Amino acid sequence: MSNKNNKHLTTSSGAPVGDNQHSLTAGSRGPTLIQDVNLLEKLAHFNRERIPERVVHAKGAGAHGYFEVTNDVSKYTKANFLNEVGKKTPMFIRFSTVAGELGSADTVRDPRGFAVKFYTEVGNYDLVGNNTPIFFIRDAIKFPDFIHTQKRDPRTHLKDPNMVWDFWSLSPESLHQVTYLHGDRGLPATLRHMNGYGSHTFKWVNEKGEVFWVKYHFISEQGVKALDDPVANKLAGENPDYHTEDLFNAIEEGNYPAWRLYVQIMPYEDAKTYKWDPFDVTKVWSKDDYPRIEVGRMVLNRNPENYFAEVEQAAFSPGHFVPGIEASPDKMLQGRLFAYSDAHRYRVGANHEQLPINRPISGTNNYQRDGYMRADDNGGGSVNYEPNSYDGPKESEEARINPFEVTGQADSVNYDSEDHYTQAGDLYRLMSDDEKDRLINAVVGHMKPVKKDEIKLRQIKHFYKADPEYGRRVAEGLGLEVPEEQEV
Ligand code: HDD
Repeated sequence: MSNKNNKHLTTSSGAPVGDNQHSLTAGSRGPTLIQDVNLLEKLAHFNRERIPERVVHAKGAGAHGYFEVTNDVSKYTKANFLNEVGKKTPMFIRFSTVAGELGSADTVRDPRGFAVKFYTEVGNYDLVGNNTPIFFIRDAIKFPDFIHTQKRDPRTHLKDPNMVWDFWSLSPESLHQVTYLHGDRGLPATLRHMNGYGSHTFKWVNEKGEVFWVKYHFISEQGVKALDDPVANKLAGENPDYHTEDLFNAIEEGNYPAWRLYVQIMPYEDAKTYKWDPFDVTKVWSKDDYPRIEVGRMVLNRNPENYFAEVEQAAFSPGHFVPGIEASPDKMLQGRLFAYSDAHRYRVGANHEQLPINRPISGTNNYQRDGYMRADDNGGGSVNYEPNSYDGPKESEEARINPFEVTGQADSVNYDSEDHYTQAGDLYRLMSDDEKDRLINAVVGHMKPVKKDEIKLRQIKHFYKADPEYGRRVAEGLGLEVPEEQEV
């Protein structure tokens, strides 16, 4: 009668169930008896099947795989999983759209989440990035407002281009990412045909305690491909799970998608003088200044067995570092260090790290105890405080943070540079004529329903400053004049 062999139906307390097709009733017509504990348990558990969806990045698809080091980068970082060519580390990835709800269509114009969890020998390292190297804003304090504009209008409960373009036009630091988003990269053909980026600048520390600034680029071996708007719109109606299905099928068929991981490395001192603030997440570093260095290869070779257990309960955090990798002062990253684990405590629970998908293969050893849904032995009878005289777990010298200097006055201030135009313009000028056409179409199509001309004109000025042709073409598409002061 063991329930391990899966032959016998049981209640959640393990007792065998006698009848799972008919409620227990008084006579054949009922009423139903409250004594039917199997029925009560079944209905009650069903009512609790949903956990809150992620407030952003709700719709996603995940896969397991491995990461293999292909190039020795140990002179830049002591991170254990990168310390030997050929070393393989198991990993899990979750791809997602940002703004839509859990059941929303895959083929919408939106950045794509690219969240990677490396199960290293010294704890989980999470790289929670997007398929774009930059972001719309550069200070976490603006994130809830920004996301409100991407979600639904409080009254109509509709997506509303008014609030989107109002916010963007009043937050010109978004221009670079807005250009990225409305170009081909905003509508990937599949999840396999896009690159991934760590987005922020991170700190790498080597064995000697030397420090480097680093940016991560995952380059797709499948190539980068986009969908046309009309095809994407059609797919959104016919198969809203198109990307999810494509990823699952590719892996199921043994057609394993792979990415090469590269880094850009900036010497510590360069950050003081580089032409762009290297901690401003709305900017990229030129590849001429900091060429890409190969690190390894990520291969996705196993589908999840259970979507809820592995994908829905996956909990990534930009604060999950391992020795050799640390935070940078990027203000967005700093806010994210708090936000993610806080989201998981609310969404999944205080003990979310104990779930199989989140559990480090290296094990955990600390003095945290108790809490809802503690699923392990809770430390058994071992000592639960420190310092102690009972051989409890000890700190590791090599895990100490690399000390760094901080200077300046505490204040709420902006980044130094208000140049939001050069890099956005460079991106525009890099695009082929065809892609420029598609970009202008996408921007014009998205801006057309905006009711206030004031918002449209304010945004056109930004496009114009990035590149006069860009501004003029959007203005023409909207049937508006380029504001006079921009006609240099
Ligand atoms: Fe975020 C989820 C990526 C800024 C707050 N974010 C989330 C996911 C990705 C990103 C890929 C989904 C993870 C998964 O698959 O489970 N987010 C980014 C990037 C950002 C960024 C690349 C900027 C460069 N995010 C950002 C900021 C905040 C958040 C500034 C808040 C201060 N993000 C969240 C969150 C989410 C999240 C609310 C929703 C649910 C979750 O974390 O697990 O905490």
